[in-house]
Amino acid sequence: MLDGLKSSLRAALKKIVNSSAVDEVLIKELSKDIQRSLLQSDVNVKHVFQITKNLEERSLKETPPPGLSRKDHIVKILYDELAKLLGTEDQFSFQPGKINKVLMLGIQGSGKTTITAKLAKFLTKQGYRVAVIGADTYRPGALTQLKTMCEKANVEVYGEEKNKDPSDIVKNGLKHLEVQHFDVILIDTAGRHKEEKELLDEMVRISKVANPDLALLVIDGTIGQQCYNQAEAFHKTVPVGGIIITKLDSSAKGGGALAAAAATGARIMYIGTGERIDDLEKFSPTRFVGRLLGMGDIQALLDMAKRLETEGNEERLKRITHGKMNMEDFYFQIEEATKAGGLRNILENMPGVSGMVKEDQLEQQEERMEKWRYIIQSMTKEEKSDPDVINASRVKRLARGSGWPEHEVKELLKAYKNSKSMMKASKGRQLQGMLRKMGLG
Ligand SMILES: Nc1nc2c(ncn2[C@@H]2O[C@H](COP(=O)(O)OP(=O)(O)OP(=O)(O)O)[C@@H](O)[C@H]2O)c(=O)[nH]1
Ligand SMILES: [Mg+2]
Repeated sequence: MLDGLKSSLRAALKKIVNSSAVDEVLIKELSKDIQRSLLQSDVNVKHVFQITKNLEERSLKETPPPGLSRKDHIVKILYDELAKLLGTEDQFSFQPGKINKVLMLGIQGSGKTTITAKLAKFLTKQGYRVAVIGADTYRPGALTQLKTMCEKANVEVYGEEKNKDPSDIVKNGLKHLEVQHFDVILIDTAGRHKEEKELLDEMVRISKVANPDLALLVIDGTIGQQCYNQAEAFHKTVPVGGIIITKLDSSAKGGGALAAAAATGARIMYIGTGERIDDLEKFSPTRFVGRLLGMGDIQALLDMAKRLETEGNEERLKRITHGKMNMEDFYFQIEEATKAGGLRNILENMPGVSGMVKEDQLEQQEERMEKWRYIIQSMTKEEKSDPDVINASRVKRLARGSGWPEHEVKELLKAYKNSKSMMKASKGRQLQGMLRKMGLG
């Protein structure tokens, strides 16, 4: 995803990394490079200049925090500034005990119907009772498309094939579904209209009938700067509460995502990364920028390093970085990393564990962490502080005690050993090294 932006940003960073000293000339040059790559990726000019201005000022003025080199610090500033533009992470805040009505907005082909089905499945998995209303009376076969996708999620779809009045369908649908105590009702709307104005008028009418708790704007991530005007037009019609960017799996430039967020003041909440129903990801600004810069979630790691320092964990940190970590340290490390956000990134970057995980195995990995938690809890104090004592019969006992098969216990021990020996091999440069490897490798 976002290949052009990625490679040009990385090329710019490489220059910094390969330079012998950081001075004003170099920072200015970096700033120019960044400007060029952002502009080429359709990021709004105003934002581009804001970002690079802050980058220049902060790089020249700020002293790097202890433990960070000047170069690392500049990378971090760039990262900060890009992430800031995208805002913070946002969650749906559905109210319990009532039906939360969500109106899907977006022009033709932006991916509304697909996203509606994806969200229906996603929210169902989170434990919400979800239903969908199909209110697109323009696209031929729209209702069938919606029903086919939602069937995969076992979600009920209300629709009227013959009715040509979308707000009437919404009214009837809400009435029909109301008695079943759903938590969330998603309303898929039309995108196909001869004129934009007609489409917007229709959204106003539907909005009056539905009185939505949230309007989600669905934007095609491949369309670039046009996003800004589109998003603005919708937002003036029905206030947009959240944005979903679709098709970020293709050659999308991504700058449009930034534009849509800027036009509405709403946050990007989810991204669509493919045509299948499971191709939905929670949007994380830090991860998004991390991906762009190709350095994983640097913020998460910086946070982790800071927490390790400030929470009186010097001893632990010392053990970890000296290759003397015990089982509790190992688990602590993974858990901290998870807390810091971006398990995916951490796992990708953690010695011994990386390589075990492919993107699509993330969920399995999270489940595995749960198992590990139980297994570690079944260990004696001695076993935790010196896992080497865990022989075959202890493995059996741990399996019984935790309720997981023996191979799971062995898997945990293997991951622990790998991580420990790799920490040792790096002679304590690991935490620092991790940052460096990601940012600058
Ligand atoms: N590659 C890719 N294709 C997508 C994604 N989301 C949707 N599509 C495809 O884009 C096309 C349009 O998606 P729809 O969900 O039908 O779009 P829509 O906004 O409902 O379109 P209208 O109902 O005509 O307004 C379909 O062929 C989808 O399969 C995505 O994240 N990645
Ligand atoms: Mg549709």
